[in-house]
Amino acid sequence: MKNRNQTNEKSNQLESHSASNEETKLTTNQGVKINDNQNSLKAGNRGPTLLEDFILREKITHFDHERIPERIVHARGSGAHGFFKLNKSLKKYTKAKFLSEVGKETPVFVRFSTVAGSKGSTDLARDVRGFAIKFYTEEGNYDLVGNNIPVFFIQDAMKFPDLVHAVKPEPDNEIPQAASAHDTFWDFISLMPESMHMIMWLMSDRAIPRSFSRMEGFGVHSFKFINEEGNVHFVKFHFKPRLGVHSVAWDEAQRISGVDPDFHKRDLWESIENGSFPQWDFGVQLIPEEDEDKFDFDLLDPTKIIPEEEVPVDIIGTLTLNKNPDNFFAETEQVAFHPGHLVPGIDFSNDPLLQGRLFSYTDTQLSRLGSPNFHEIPINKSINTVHNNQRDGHMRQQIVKGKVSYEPNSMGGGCPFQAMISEAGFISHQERVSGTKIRERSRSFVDHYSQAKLFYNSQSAPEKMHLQNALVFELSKVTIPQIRERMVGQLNYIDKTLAKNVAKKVGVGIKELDFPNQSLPADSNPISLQSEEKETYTKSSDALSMKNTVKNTIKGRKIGFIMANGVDSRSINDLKMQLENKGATIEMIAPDLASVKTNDGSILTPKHSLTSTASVCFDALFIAGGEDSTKELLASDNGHHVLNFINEAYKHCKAIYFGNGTEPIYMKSNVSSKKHDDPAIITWRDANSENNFVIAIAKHRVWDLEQERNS
Ligand code: HDE
Repeated sequence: MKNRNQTNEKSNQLESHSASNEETKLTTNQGVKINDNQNSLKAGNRGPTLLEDFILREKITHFDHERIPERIVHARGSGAHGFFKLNKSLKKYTKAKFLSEVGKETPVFVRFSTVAGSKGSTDLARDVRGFAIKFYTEEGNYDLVGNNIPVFFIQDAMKFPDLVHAVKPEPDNEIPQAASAHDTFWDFISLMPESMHMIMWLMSDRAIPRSFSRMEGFGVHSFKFINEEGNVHFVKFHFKPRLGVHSVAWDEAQRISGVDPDFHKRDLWESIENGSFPQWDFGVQLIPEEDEDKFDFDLLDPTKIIPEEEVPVDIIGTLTLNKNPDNFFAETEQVAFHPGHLVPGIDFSNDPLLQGRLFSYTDTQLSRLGSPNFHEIPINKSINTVHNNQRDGHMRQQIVKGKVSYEPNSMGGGCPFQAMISEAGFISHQERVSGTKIRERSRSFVDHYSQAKLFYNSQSAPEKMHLQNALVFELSKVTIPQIRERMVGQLNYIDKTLAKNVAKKVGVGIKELDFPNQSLPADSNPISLQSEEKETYTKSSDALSMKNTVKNTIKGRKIGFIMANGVDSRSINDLKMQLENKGATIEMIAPDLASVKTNDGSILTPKHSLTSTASVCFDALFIAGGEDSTKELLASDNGHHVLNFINEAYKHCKAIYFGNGTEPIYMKSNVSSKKHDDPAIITWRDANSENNFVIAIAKHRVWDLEQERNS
């Protein structure tokens, strides 16, 4: 396939120095062969080490400088190569070639990230996820640097350092790591009405995804498409995961952070290694330029979505991730994204947050990657050749011949020439701009609560409960009662019941807010703008609830088979085959890592022991059949681990299948004490049990039964 080849070419560049050949000999960085990599050069074998040992000094100096500054935000990331295939032409709207020719495949590199934590923090922090894509198009690199949440905390770039300082660990004691549950974050947020819509998303389970492959991606800002005739459409970008949008429970997230802090990174890596390639449908919302003002919010305001009921998402292509990086540092760490890396046919809007980003990304690469030549690092290189008169700088790779580094010139034959208009150079959209130079927020940005309500109204009952619990968790960690009170005051403008329930749990009353909002013109405080009509805002949007994204698939699900010696071989093999054929991954869990002998004498090798993993690492459990196996699983050393596994999976609303002969385990677990009809608990008694297990796994979780399961 052309694009995969292109993708591979890209990573082949990186392989050129790999040491796979047996003949390869160890050398210094200058290419001198080394014949002792065990001992430093000393004056006598018990004497002091000599300064002249250039081999030792080179090795240690390189090591001393192995770390580069981590990203100030989005430090923790995971990346993968893949390709984007266009299924529907957008030629009518944009002249970008990679969006014009149906069937065209464009290589991509994607980096997912958390925002607040350090590089070594956990994947399961409650946080926004970065969703950044570099398209290596034939017209140059196009970067779509988005998130898994379609709105942002703030409306103007001026507030970004404040936001990040507030959420990062507090500067006196560097606590807490990768968490928003602390005083400074909520102090800031409770004073920022414009953050309320984002806060609804952040407190929802969207902020604790099951995997990267089950997250949506959004460009967030409105961008512009420009076609050959120069006509403009505003565009919002969407990625919809083929597996549906799914999350874990907060209790699970906290457990996973201990049991497997690399849970998302590992899931991405393993699904690609297993050939179960993550895929997203890529879609656009298109708004003709003349309709810019037809919405009851401003298209330039990054705290607003365009509800899909108002402008449907038109699916135009597929994003597939099919190759893991060969080297984390060289690729995932050194990749440098920038919302200003555009190709002809795509342009910015005047969104004031986006405008600020245009400055920030190159600036940050200079300190992070250390040189203006970061575009020469293989992962950042465009697939078409770069020609210009930029020269020199730290770590320059390109060797440009000749004397000429200026334009116009005659000595270099005039090269490189400017592209002719007909040769598809980048032409900025010719927008008429006039206005008074002023530091002010537009009045059209003033409504901060309607879409927060829209999001909250659109959630299913369990989603609302999770959101409420998240607010209670976070605000309970806030030590200053006035901050908790102010935040509850904000929630009261979104949903009175939500505010009341949170207030009760965090020990404060509900008061009217009376602080000025400094970001808005004095006469347009959003709190005073809470009209009757806005307070009773009852719109909802189906696209905003994860419940409506469930797909009928178990692809990518991880299912734990719990078993011990004497386990029924046939039931394991049959179910395993059935689940694997449908794209799920099976991992065997036994009391310890020793091989397990089945009832027909065959040998199974467990991947985990009962104590080296936990049910939170799996989407569903099969307690494999067999009376001997059951006996061993309930033996004194193992019993409470097995029951813990099952009870936890039960609490987290997962599908559990009890095989033939496991009744004693079933009876001892919490599952047996419940009387209700639970479609995700399958037992030896059920007809069609394997099929029902598959159906239950495909539904992700039975969140609707959460209260019942936990009562
Ligand atoms: Fe970023 N952001 N950002 N951001 N952002 C960075 O660039 C910044 C914003 C996003 O995997 C930094 O190379 C400012 C919105 C992603 O490498 C930095 C503002 C959205 C990534 C930066 C924003 C994003 C970054 C840090 C407000 C969603 C990770 C390291 C004006 C649409 C990309 C780096 C990767 C990274 C600045 C707001 C997404 C400092 C100033 C809104 C996915 O340049």
